Amino acid sequence: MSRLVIVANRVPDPRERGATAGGLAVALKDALHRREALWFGWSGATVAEAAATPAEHRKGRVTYATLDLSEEDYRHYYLGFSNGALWPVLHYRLGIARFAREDWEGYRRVNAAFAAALAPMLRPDDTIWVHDFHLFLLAAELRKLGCRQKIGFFLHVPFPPRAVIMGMPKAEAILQALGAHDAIGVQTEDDAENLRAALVTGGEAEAATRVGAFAIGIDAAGFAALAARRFRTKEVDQLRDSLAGRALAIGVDRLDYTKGLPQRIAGFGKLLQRFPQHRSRVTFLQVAPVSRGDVATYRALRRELDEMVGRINGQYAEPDWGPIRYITRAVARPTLAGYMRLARIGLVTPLRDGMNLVAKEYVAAQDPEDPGVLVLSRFAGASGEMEGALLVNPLDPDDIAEALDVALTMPAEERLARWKPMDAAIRANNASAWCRRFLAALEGAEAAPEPARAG
Ligand code: ADQ
Repeated sequence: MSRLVIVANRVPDPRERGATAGGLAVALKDALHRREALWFGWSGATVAEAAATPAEHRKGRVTYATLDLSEEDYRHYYLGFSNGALWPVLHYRLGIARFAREDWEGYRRVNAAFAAALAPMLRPDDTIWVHDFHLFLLAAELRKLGCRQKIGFFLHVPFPPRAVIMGMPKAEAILQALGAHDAIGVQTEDDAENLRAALVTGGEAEAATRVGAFAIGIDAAGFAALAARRFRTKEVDQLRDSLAGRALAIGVDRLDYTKGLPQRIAGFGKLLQRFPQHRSRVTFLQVAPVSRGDVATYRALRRELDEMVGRINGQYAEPDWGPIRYITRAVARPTLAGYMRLARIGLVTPLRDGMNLVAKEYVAAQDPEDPGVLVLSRFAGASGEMEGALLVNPLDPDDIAEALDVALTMPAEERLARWKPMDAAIRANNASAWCRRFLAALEGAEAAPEPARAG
């Protein structure tokens, strides 16, 4: 089997063990075990002057090759164009996106530098799989350097309607660069339709035929076993004891404005206001480690949440009960798995989300004899597969409050009947199935586009 080359903004540190590995490392684990692989991307380090050749580490059959970023590239490529412009636009938030020509130039520069560093490492029969919006231009840069290998692209975040994306400066250049791929994967059929329409508008009608939906999965069996194992540990016992028999609702997210956190907390406040019978009967635990703390929008969100949580707790707390427990530190995945199993409700209400793995993890973590209820945003990609969830509009705190009331009073038989098909779905479309489906599409694709398109 040919070598698999993974290119992603971040490369996991092979010296870290599985429990701390990021979502992509978990999703690709199977594929990386089955064949020789090279994983190429940013080291996560920022330095005054970045070297042009990557540092390499080997572990088993996988070579990890990383580049550092200069401070300037970090500012323009990563904070500026990737997080300040692309992230909001792709999540339908054109109005809060920040554009600067220097950011775009930095984005182009880093995509080109990554391609220049990767090209000499490639073998003619490699299969190359590029991940996510940080690297939209990479394949086109590789083609300019004469690379003829199969190159696939997977977008982990949503793709917005054509009018939104076309409102973004440099959208045409990005769409044109996408045309350099042999297969383009997105999470849902809606994303696929949006991307196809944009490609047609951007003059890349032929590339539109290479777009497909590949919903990402989790290692469902592995996560279920982890949650069951972790259920009887000191951390989970402490949480269980502290609840004193009250129901637990849990939210687990990066602290990000796409995750709908203020609306979710307002929804929980509405539950306590409109359904007083639940006061003192339910505790909401929100784990939201700070991410991208050096972007101003994220700092503002943090202040807003601090204030909201304080206000609701002040209003409804009793001497022996606090409604909301809010943790902005990271919590280890195994512990989170145990917490999820303990929670009667998984509250997952992003305003937009490519997929949302937490929704799937919550389902996987449940006790098959006595599962909890998933309250899920209809705007998370996962909503298409999670038939048994209570779907809500995440912008509407009253809708969230009503769903919480339904979940808290739902009979055990209904909880079970809703959970079973969701559990079956995440087990069938697990991480390795996702990987296999995308790679089959890529490796079965027609030959790469002519180099003539590069220029
Ligand atoms: P994210 O936006 O990061 O991913 P998500 O899909 O929920 O969102 O994945 C987050 C992962 O990090 C999950 O595995 C979760 O358990 C873990 N995590 C979150 N909060 C944590 C915490 N407090 N402590 C420890 N771990 C935590 C992007 C897209 C998603 C898409 C994924 C995968 O935005 O829509 O589902 O990629 O394609």
